[in-house]
Amino acid sequence: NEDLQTPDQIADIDKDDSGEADDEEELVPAYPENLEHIPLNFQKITIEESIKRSNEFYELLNKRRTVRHFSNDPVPREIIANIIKAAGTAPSGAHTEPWTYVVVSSMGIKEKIREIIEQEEEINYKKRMGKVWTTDLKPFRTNWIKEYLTEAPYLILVFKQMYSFKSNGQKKLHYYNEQSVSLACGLLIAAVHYAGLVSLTSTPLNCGPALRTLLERPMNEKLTLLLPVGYPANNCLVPDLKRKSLDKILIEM
Ligand code: IYR
Repeated sequence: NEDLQTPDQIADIDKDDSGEADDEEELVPAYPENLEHIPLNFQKITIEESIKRSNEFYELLNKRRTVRHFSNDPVPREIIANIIKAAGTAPSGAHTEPWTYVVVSSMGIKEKIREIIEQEEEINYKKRMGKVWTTDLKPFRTNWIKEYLTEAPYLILVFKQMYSFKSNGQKKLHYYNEQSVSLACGLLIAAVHYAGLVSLTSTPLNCGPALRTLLERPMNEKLTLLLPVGYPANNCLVPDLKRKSLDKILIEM
C-alpha cells in the first residue's frame, strides 16, 4: 500500500526506526503475536431496514452545518465525554489509536488560545495567505477575530501522535497516523451533530507549536484540528451553500 504513505511516513521509514530493531534490542510487539481472535458481534438486518437507515443517516448528516457564531449556553460534560468516546472508535493503523483530545472549558485557557490564534491569523490574512486565498474566503465572511474561541463552552483540540513509546521505552510506530486521525475527526464532528450540538472545523495556521506548548502536550504530538463545540448563537447565520449532487461525486463501474 505504498501509494498511501504520506511523506512524513516515508521519511520515518527511511530512518533507521523503520521497525527494524537494533541488533542488541529485543523486538517487543505492541500486541502479542498469538492475540486471540473472537467471533464478530454482528446482527444482520433486512434490506428494507438497511435502505431506511442509510437514508435516515444521510438526511441527518446533511443537516450538519459549520457554525461560526456560538452561544455560551452550557453543555454537560457527559455529552462531550460520549462524543470523544465515539471519535475514539475510529479505525487506526495497526490499532495504534494515535490521537489525544484536549477539551478546554476554562475561560482562562480559552482566552490564551484566542490570543495566540488571533495574533497568528492576523498575519495569515494580511500576509501569508495571499490575494487568491483571501478572495476565495470572502463569501464565508471569516476573518482573524475569533469570538467563538471564548464564546463556545468547549474547545476540543485534536492532537495527532506521530509515534509513541512502548512500556520498555522502545519507540512505537504509528502507521498512517494522518489518515487515522482524519477518520477520527470525521466521526467526532458527526457525533457532535448527532448529539444536537454544533461545531466549527478549524485548522489554525501556524499556531500548532504555541498551542501544543500552552496545553503542555509532548513533542510527538501535532495539532490537527481545533473544534469549538456548543449551541449556535441566537439568529446565527450560515452561508447559503449547496452540496454536490450524487452524480457529481459518484462514479460507478
Ligand atoms: N484559518 C483561517 C482561514 C480559513 C481558511 C479556510 I481554507 C477556511 O475554509 C476557513 C478559514 C481562519 O480560521 O479564519
